[in-house]
Amino acid sequence: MNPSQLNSKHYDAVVIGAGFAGLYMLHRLRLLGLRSHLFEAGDGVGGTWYWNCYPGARCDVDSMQYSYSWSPELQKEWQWTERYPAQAEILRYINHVADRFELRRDITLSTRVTAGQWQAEQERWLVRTEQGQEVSAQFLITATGCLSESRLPDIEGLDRFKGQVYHTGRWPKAPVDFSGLRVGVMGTGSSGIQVIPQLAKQAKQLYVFQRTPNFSVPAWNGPIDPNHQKDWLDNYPKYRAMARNTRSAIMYDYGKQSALDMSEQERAEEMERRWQKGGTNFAHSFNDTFTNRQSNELLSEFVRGKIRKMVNDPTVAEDLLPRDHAIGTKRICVDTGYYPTYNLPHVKLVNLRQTPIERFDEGAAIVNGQRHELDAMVFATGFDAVTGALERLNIVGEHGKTFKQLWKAGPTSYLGLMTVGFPNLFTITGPGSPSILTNVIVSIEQHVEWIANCLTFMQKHSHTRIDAQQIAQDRWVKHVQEVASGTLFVTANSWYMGANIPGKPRVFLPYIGGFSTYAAMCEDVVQKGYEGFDFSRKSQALSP
Ligand code: NA7
Repeated sequence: MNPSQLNSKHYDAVVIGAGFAGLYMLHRLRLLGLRSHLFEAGDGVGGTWYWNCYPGARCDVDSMQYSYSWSPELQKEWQWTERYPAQAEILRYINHVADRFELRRDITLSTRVTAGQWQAEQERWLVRTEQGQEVSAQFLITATGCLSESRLPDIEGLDRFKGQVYHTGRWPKAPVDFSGLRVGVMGTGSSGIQVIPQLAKQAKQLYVFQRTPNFSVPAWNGPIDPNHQKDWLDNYPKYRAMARNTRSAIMYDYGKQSALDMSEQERAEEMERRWQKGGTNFAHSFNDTFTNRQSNELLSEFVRGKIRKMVNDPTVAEDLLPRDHAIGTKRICVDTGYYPTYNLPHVKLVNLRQTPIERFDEGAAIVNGQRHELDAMVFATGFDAVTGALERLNIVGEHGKTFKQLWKAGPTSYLGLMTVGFPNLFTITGPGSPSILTNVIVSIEQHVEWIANCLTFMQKHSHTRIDAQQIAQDRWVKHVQEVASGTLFVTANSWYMGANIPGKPRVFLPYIGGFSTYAAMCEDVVQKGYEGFDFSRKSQALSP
């Protein structure tokens, strides 16, 4: 996995990030005959699945759906082993893709892009890396991910703490042994809920510092059903097309009725049936889970009932009941043995709802005056989602401003694909696109294909520059917020709303209008001659 050497200082396109988005983009750029290069901060490909290698890390989308659809051969030859793919298996898959399509020769690993500058005269992006390399590119494409900018909370004394400190989103590559240690873990989102049962297997004592309880549904993970795998392998094109035609870009069993239109018994049976199936699909039990508070509350209360049954100590069970948000408005979690972990004698839930961790000292976390002695602390405290990684890139647009400077009141983008003032810069799964509300690989593919088709159009018409129009962007930003405001999502303090980052503006970050609707809108824009975009031509056209 040696980083490839830069073979030029000038490219047609530079891609940032070697996750699912960046790798496919690089592949498509090559097919267009463009001289392209990809920079990746990690020392391997895989993006999210490279960094999040903590014990228990697993995708919550069905294996057969969580893969690329753009190569029939790749699709046929890869065999998954479990219902939900573990991080290591996804990383093997993505490495296989990098090898199979010989992508590595155009990828420089261990190289973080730290700055970008639009050069108006040349109409090119100047890109700088941490190591001081500089390259220029006509097109700059960010594939930096929605959940890649991990964050540690700002707690007094953490820098003095002498124990080991980890973040789930930056887990070390070498295995960590927690045997015999007193371990603290903060964060009970998807990552926390996955890592906690694993830490409990090793640690001598485990303290879970919980601020907000979450709703979690069993994964019922296990070896993949061979008949299910065969059915998908035989019918991939049909199933992929069906998934693309849905709201979440996932073949879910979407509830067709409101909870309120069912009898109590029908409702109970339906929820139980879905619970026994497990997975995120549970959130779609009713067709109005996300829009009707009463309906949502019925589903929420069903899960609370399950938690009460799984946790022996009623006080601990009570502390684990989510009450501050409607189910699904924070990403629903999927677990293996999470709640019963609290029945183990060496696992203690520390409720931070009233009192946060006051401070750390050399050997303990102090809550409400009480010391919790620790040898290691694991933070599963999430990410500066959707905008964090883009803002960190420090890219200066035509107007002399960075995304961070521009987005003080919330991100601005047209279709989540481009931002005014950043010509020839595309953001794969950018803010205001469905991205992480969907099977993100499908959203990635849709963006990559849209961008590739746009570049083909530009080649054909000898356009050298593309810009989003201000009026189109303004309309889109408004539309994104309007659609979100019709749902319960805006009522939760979630990372979708930027609420997990102190000082981050409260706006809904992805587009919740549904994948199929969004994809149709993007296509419509193309049909109308790239409505909302401006093209122009400089003296020298894009190389063929
Ligand atoms: P999440 O879902 O953002 O969860 C982060 C957790 O960390 C959540 O429980 C937070 O509580 C908690 N947290 C964050 N800061 C603090 C402080 N200062 N004190 C106490 N607790 C804190 O991140 P994940 O990595 O679990 O999952 C991210 C996504 O990855 C997930 O949604 C899937 O899509 C995959 P809070 O709720 O803010 O009170």
